[in-house]
Amino acid sequence: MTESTSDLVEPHGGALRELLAAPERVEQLKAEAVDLRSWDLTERQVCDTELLLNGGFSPLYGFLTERDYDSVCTDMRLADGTLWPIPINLDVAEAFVEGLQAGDRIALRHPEGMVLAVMTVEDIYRPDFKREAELVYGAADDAHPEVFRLFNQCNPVYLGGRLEGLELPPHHTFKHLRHTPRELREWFAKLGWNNVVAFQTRNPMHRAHVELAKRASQTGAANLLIHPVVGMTKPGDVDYFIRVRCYQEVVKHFPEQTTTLSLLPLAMRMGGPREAVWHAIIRKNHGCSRFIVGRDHAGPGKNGQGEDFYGPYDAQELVRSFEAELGITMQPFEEMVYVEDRAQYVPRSEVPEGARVLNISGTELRRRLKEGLDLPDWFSYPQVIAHLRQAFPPKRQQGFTVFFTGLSGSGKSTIANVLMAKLMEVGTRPVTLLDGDLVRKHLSSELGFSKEHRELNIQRIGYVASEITKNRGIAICAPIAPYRATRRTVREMVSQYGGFIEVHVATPLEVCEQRDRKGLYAKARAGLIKQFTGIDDPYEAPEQAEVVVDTSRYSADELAQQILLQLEKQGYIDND
Ligand code: PPS
Repeated sequence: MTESTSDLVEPHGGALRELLAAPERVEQLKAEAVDLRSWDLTERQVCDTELLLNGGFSPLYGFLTERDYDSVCTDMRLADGTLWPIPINLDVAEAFVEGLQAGDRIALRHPEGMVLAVMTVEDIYRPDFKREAELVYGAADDAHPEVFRLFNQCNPVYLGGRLEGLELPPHHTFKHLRHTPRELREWFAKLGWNNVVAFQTRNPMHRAHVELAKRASQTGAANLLIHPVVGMTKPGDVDYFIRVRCYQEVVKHFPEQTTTLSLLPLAMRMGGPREAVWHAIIRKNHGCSRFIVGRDHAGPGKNGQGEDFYGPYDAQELVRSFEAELGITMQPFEEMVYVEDRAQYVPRSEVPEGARVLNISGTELRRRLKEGLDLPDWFSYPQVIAHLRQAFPPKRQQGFTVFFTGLSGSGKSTIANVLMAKLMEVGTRPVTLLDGDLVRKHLSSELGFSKEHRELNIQRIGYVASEITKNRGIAICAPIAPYRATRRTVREMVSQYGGFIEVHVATPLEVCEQRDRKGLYAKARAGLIKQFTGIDDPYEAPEQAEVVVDTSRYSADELAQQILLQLEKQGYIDND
């Protein structure tokens, strides 16, 4: 065994299980890794590996074996009874496990190429994602971002086993704000902070959060650790580069002697109550004695029926029920709201009767940022707003993607070409057309039309479109894109950087087949082409496309105008 379960039982941390090997052993592992089967870690697996190696996930000693996984899913405990609410799994492709056996060792590689850890495979198993979704997240409903990931992006095989760490993942941003659990414990000890309350966040902080955190530290007579997640958060969240600049401004409003800021490279699951328990364990590992749990902690938003997945205070209840066992005190907190006549923030339940309460929701904040509207001083700090304004320029300056989807021969390319010409006439941004046929020639020439290949093709288009959008250009995509889930993935990729306008070219199959410009429908009917969309392969029509057009009733010019008007209505084309 090479991991060190250190004796560093700090005032509040409990034993820290760090999995980084000693320097001599690292040299041996490096030599061994050269000949090992090697797995390229995904972004999320890098986050999990970092917290396994640095002790943030103590007492885990690696990715969960099937016995531990089952027990975590059903009972929120490892097989030995230790409280652990969220499964931590290494998901890999079927091809990777061919010939792999329990007892084999594999190298886990960072995307930059270095080996982060060597894993001794103890278990190779195929999970039931539906069961995991129901047990851990409460529903097999893919409106939940983690359930969506399980159903659509997760690799089918889980590997369980012990890790020996070679090095932690490199970080090139905000190095001075990153600390391992050991570093934080030592830092707290040096400062004499023996009672520290942690504040978890994945959003920019405004005055309400500052008031909440200040009250929490005062109530608990504790020092404050602002501990934002900078690994992976909910799709669509403000990216962490911008958030960290905002936190750096906000931290200036706390006394330097009692408050600090540190970034946590966690991949969140948006698991509500279970996630709150997990966050508490992670904060305890980072040397904290208290943990703030507010309203709707790590909430995933609405389910498929438009209702919240979890009740607003479910997370507080679950953490409270485990408080003694967790060894960290929960500091429950209500939502803070601004009472106008008092010019003060107070918890919602303490608002005097009849008092006027002001509040700006996250959605309203984004609307005001996107439209360049005023944001009052009572809500946030001018420096924070300035950073956010940089990140959310008005829509007329943002990039966007127009994503056409529809059957072969539906008229996607024709309208896309007209639209491209019109947008070039507008002339405010560079325009790139990613037509289905063009992409298949230049980016996806080796791909066929199986489900797997089509998904890969669309993901490539999505990646290029998201880069164009990020750099404030216009991408026009025109593939068939027959699968709903893949289109949703592309929407998420692009929306974090700018607009995403899905256009369903809903020309009926009969009309497409009658036209049969390329003669492909005839061939498909004759069985000469297999897996042809609409004939012997499905087309899942969009349910929420921004624009639906039918080329059997209008000309391409008329339809391109409809799309332009929609872009204008949404604010992307505007001469002001
Ligand atoms: S997908 O599903 O989005 O990856 O398809 P896409 O990249 O848009 O490619 C569609 C074009 O490829 C031709 N073609 C087929 N289409 C559908 N199914 C099968 N089996 C197939 N084989 C070849 C067809 O010409 C499509 O072009 P468009 O422009 O859509 O007619």
